[in-house]
Amino acid sequence: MRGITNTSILCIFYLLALLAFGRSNVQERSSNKSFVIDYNNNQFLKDGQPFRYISGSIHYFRVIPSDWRDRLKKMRMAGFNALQTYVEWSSHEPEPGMYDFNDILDLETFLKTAQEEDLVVILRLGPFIDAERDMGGLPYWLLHKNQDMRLRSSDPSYLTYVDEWFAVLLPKIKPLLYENGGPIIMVQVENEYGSYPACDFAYTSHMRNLVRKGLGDNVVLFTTDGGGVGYLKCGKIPGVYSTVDFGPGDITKPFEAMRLFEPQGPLVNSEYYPGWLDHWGAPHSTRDAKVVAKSFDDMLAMNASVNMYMFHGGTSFGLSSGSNLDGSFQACPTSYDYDAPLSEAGDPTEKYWIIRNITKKYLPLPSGDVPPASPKYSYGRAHLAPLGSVFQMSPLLQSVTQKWPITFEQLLMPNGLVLYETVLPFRIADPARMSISDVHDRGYVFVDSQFLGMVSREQKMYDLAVSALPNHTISIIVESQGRVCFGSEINDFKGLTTNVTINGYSLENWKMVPLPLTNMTRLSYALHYLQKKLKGNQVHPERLMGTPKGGMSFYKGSFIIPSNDSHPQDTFLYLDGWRKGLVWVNDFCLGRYWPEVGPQVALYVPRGILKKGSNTLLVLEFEASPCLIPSSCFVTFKDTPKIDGSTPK
Ligand code: 6DJ
Repeated sequence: MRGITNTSILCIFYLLALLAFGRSNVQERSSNKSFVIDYNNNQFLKDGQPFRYISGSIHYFRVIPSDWRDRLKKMRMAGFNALQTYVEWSSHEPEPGMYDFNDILDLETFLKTAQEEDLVVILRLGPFIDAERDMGGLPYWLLHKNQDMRLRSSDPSYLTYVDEWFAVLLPKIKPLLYENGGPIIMVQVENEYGSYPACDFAYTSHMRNLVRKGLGDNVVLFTTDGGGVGYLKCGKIPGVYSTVDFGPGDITKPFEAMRLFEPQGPLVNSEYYPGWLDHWGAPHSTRDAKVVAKSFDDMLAMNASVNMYMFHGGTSFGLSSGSNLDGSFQACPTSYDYDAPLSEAGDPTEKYWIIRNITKKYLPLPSGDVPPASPKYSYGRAHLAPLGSVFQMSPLLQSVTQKWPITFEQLLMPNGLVLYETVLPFRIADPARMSISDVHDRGYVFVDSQFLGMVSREQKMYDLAVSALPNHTISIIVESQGRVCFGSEINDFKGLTTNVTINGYSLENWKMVPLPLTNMTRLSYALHYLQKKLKGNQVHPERLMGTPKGGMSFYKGSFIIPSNDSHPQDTFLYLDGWRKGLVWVNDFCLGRYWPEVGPQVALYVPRGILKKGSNTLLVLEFEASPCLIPSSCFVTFKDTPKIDGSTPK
């Protein structure tokens, strides 16, 4: 590329490093299946033939397995020839040494399905992935093992767990490499490491060596970093191919930056953004399809290989979404629509067709028709009834007592809510200032079961005026809104992370009760015993002991899906009149809802979690339900999405 002048020192450095790794200009392979970088001709070679990929990101953990093939097929039918996905450590190892590769985590089946759909695979192993996931895909329990762990560094206490995880993961990946008859042509090491201040080359070399040891010498390894020297300089790993990521706009500068680190070889944009992520309380992000198509076309015209991040964003089901900390704390919603070519529900959008028209200029479109959008259905209202409150459930759960409050991580609590409780031991001024500084992330405060108010990390509001007497019980229910997924503060402990003070005096002797919201088996038990305790009596919302309008309470209901062949269908769940909480359909946690704050108003309900006949609903409402009037105690299933609602001032 032209316009690069003062690059000689960097180039010499990296050429030396590359030579040290003994790479010839074309890495020849003896097996008949090969995928290599042809440095002389700035291209990839697949089985000895020039190859360029047009790839799209789809994360298996954001799409239910019964929809995998449909989404992959639709991507293939847009002319794309490759799939890119992350592997998410935190989902596969939810507790130390406990591994899960089933259902939505059946990575092997996902990759094989991609292969069946004629897509090669670009696999991003992590261990860190960002991706707007809780803690950027790192398991929360690392912070239990060592509170001072330096994540994403050569800290031995971190590397021990990374090594153990990769010892489980890599043997599953190896048979799926292209050279072994599988679909994987390239493997990414770490993720945007150059954006992380640690800049620890001992760590990135360790990761390279670990992957090489587990996957062999032939597979093409690569890194992805922002398209600027400032990112690439800490992201570059000798012997690993550097690529860049950037959205529509200037494509010259980022590729020039890449060329400083890879003077020869194919140009690669590993994350080309057709849209962008959302945050609760901020308008839904969109990007004009024509603008997206323009830079896409320009890059392809340069023979670059491009991955579209995301081709289909899907959904951050359950409590899996992360947060950003960019000046202020901003949590990500449940939808990961990303304004991508396929909508959250997997439907081709206008952008899909515009992108497909560009792709077909460079790669042949497969024959046949693009699968149509799935039908959607308005199942209408589902009525709910109160089940009991968090306060009624808490005596049935295990608790921990300590002098000072401890975090979710110390409690080995992955996510959700923890009830912190103490008794006021002294007289206080009336009113007095209660400070819950560094609450992570949102605290609901009660004095002797009376709701006092909220503290919020998002709004930087940490103080409350409290009027209370000795022996009154102070209860604080703390919600994790998702751990930080990017930047230097990913060691984002949840709960009460510092002492709670009243007029400067620290409150001691805390009882902490984690609520089992991430484990359906444990939650079902707790709900079963709660119902038994309440003897099946219909609970009136006013007596739920949560916030005044029936907040901090569980509600259950059911709805019927017709038995004929055209059902179940995809649908969208609207919680008008509800405020903030979590919702499960047939014991599957759809995710967080917060319609008044938006921009996401409705939750996508994939047909794969529904069944003909009776389906169950469970809602945990934190703030206020519409159920004081029983006839208003319902949610509604409609046939249209709404992720672009208005947001507060
Ligand atoms: O690799 C990252 C993706 O997982 C790159 N990226 C995407 C995804 O998180 S935000 C959206 C982001 N990087 C942070 C850059 C902030 C300007």
